[in-house]
Amino acid sequence: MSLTLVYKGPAERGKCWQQAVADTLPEIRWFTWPDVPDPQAVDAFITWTLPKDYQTQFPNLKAIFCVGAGVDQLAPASLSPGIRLVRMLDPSIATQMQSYVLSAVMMIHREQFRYLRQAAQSLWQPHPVKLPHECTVTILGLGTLGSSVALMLQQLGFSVQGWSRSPKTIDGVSTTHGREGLNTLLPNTDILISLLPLTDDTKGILDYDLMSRLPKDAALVNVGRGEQLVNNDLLQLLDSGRLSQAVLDVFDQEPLPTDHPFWAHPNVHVTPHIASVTRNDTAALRLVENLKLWIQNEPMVGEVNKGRGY
Ligand code: NDP
Ligand code: OXD
Repeated sequence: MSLTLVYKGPAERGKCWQQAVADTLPEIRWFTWPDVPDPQAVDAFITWTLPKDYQTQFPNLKAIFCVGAGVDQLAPASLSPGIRLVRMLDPSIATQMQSYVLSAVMMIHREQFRYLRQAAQSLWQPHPVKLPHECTVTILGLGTLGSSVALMLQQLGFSVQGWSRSPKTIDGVSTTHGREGLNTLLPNTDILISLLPLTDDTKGILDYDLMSRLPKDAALVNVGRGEQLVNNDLLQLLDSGRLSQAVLDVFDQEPLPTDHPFWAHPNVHVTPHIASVTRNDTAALRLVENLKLWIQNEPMVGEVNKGRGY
């Protein structure tokens, strides 16, 4: 099978991936968006977002390779049944997510944000230290990323709880599923981490009702998607002293507008969607592997269930 691909994204990544494909699968034709001289021939897009009129412009599209792990921006449910959606499942994405969440959890657990604020006032004021097992971290979403983060934290001695849509078993992690499962987890949570995909069910899930069921002084880490969080509900819970702080890597508007209240809030810690970034070098290998599987008519790695949305 000879394939025609269109790459849409940053030029440096495009060059690296084009080379990797040319080295191993020289029969593949590669176009770089927006220079697509033969749109009828295009079999697949490699992209983060699709052009608006892709259906009419590329009538023979059979697959979309998302350059990232999350696919909500491609509106999976709206893709026609004949188009396969494949997300990027490069192990380095999970490794980076582990280190991001670990740094956020440690900053919260060892009260580093509090000591930074104290240091700004030259205030020498020690606080009691808790051991990891005295800190309960609850992870919403136990997929590729959530489960790797759960295992890492459990191995470091934290008490870890996890929540998913279907039942899951992870050694040393207390798991539950479904909305009712949340009732048991939330009141017993010191740090709540969202590693959920954005779907109709998870949009706005981090709202006042859910977050106010956390104990006083609990903290939030959102690395899932910004639209999962109701921003004003978080601000209200922080300002009233119910929640202690939030580490946010994803936002309903990215880049986060410069006048957004999160930037200046003393208890909100913003990073610019960098918890895990797709690496050009390792992800190139994953792309090539999937193209080979496609050509051999084998299941590809990271194929998304479009109806479910993740
Ligand atoms: P997966 O698809 O592997 O896992 C998703 C998990 O969420 C599954 O455990 C699933 O449950 C659970 N889930 C989905 N819907 C619900 C629901 N309604 N109620 C309860 N649980 C639910 O995704 P990944 O772990 O690979 O990634 C998760 C998300 O992380 C991505 O979708 C993306 O939004 C975000 N992300 C953020 C990055 C960043 O840099 N900030 C980088 C990469 C990803 P079940 O197992 O039962 O299906
Ligand atoms: C994401 C990614 O899904 O960057 O956020 O991969």
